[in-house]
Amino acid sequence: LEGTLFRKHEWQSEYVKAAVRKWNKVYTVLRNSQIFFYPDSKTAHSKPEKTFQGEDPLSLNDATASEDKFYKKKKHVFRLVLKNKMEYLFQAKDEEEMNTWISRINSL
Ligand code: I3P
Repeated sequence: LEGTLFRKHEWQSEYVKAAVRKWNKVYTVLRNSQIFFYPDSKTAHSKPEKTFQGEDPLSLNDATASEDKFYKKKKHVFRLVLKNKMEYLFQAKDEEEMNTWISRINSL
């Protein structure tokens, strides 16, 4: 699964809020139980080492995704909680795309 999402880092760890909190447009790719971020689709396919801001992929082992009913500023937002308690919000373009991401992440 891959596609464009908007992403906001919310929690760095259980008690530490993320320092950089703005929304970023990221081309997102699920690969081998990891989630990779790229600046755009072309980079993801032609230069897969050039991740968004040089970021390492995130492990989705023991991660959970769910619709975020409390975040009211944007629609179709889901929350990803990683094993290490990092949390990210993602905005999909519609309900269907959001549900596709949620179910794929939770089925890993
Ligand atoms: C953040 C940015 C985010 C905002 C966040 C701000 O500031 O405006 O859009 O989240 O608020 O800290 P900056 O651009 O200076 O990094 P929301 O869009 O969810 O409000 P927050 O700190 O309350 O999460």
